[in-house]
Amino acid sequence: MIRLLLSLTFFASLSLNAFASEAPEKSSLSFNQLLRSMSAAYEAPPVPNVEEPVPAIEKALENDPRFWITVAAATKEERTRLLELGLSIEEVTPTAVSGIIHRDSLPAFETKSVNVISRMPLSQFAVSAFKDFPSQDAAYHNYREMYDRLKALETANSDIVSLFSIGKTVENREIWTLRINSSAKGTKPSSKPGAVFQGAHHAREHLSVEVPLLFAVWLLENRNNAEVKKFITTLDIYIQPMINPDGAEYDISTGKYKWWRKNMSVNSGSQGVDLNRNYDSWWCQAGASNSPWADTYCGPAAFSEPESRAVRDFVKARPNLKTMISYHTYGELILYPWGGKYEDIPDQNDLKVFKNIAQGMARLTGYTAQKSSDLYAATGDSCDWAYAEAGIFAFTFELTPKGGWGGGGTFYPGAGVIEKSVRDNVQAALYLLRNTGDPRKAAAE
Ligand code: 0X9
Ligand code: ZN
Repeated sequence: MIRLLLSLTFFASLSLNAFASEAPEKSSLSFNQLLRSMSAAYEAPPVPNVEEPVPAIEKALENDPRFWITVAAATKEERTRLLELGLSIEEVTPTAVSGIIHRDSLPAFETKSVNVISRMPLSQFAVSAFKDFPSQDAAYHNYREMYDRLKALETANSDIVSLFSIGKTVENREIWTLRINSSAKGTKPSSKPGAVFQGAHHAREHLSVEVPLLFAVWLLENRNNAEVKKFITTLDIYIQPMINPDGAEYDISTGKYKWWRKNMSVNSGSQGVDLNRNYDSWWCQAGASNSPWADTYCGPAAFSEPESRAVRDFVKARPNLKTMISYHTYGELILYPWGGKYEDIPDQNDLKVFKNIAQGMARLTGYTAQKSSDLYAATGDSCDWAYAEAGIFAFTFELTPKGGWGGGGTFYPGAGVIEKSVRDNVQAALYLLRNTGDPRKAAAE
């Protein structure tokens, strides 16, 4: 994350303190303590899901004449000029800066033809910056909390863990990847068989972040267990809990869920591309929409989106990858290709591998294993692409709840489902790792 704090303003110090007070304590909990604390939060009396004002901040910045703006700036000279025009620069990315500007300085911006990407009153920005999951779901990790936890895992296990970004999102967030490998760090290639666990292609599917993230916590806490030790020394394991952090943050940005699915690309008149329709697997044919406003919008072209491109480039750079799970919600299903057409994959041996591994993971979770397109055909999905392009045995998990008529299924099942989902899915993920060394052996089962 490129976040340079170039001046200490009231707001910047306030926001950093807010992060600092929470992160270290939460990040040092053990797997069991963490899961218990997450359930305990759920057992607290439920708070109605209403927009919660942040009165102190609102009051402090009431009638404040300043704005939070994001401005295009790609060089240090451009950034210097913006300071001279009265902007206090708080955040820097390769192409833009964000910061605070007094409204009386804004006319000068217009005359000097500065490219303003977005602007809002500081009071509005401050309130949205402090919004988070509704309080009854505070146990779920937002982007910052996910990063803090991944960072803590790296710090505590620096001999075998590295944390790196596979690329930036539309809104310039990093797509974080935790790697576990006893002999290769960072992006250094490995010839060990690789496994990838991905969450949150879809913004509102927040449980799909918790499952891979807490699997990482579990694995590292149990790193001295004989089987885990074997995985760490013989495999190349990647955990990417939030493929779509822009969407996930947007979904909780008002303190009330927005039921958002897509990324945050700006279309003409609407926003977002469905990242699980944007891969180059019969792109935008069945089960995807050409309409930019649709939830299943496939984008203007295959791999038009920085998030799916980041996954593509990550996969293509690593021919050692053998297995993958992309977590979604909901339905309690374990899906294997094809998803884009109704036919079976042509290789009968691989089909057996998919079926047997899916069945093994289904036994451990109580989920149902089936061909993806038996649910519905949808082209452009990540798992079809990973198998077709790279021969990876890639599974889509639809986590809890089960849903169905009267089943009360939603994307927001509450923090109470985290513990069982995580525990069951730790077992399924271990099953996948057992099959990662040589997945095709599973054909014989
Ligand atoms: O539609 C999707 O992308 C996935 N379901 S979700 O409710 N999480 O959106 C399912 C993807 C499974 N793949 C195919 N059926 N192609
Ligand atoms: Zn999904």
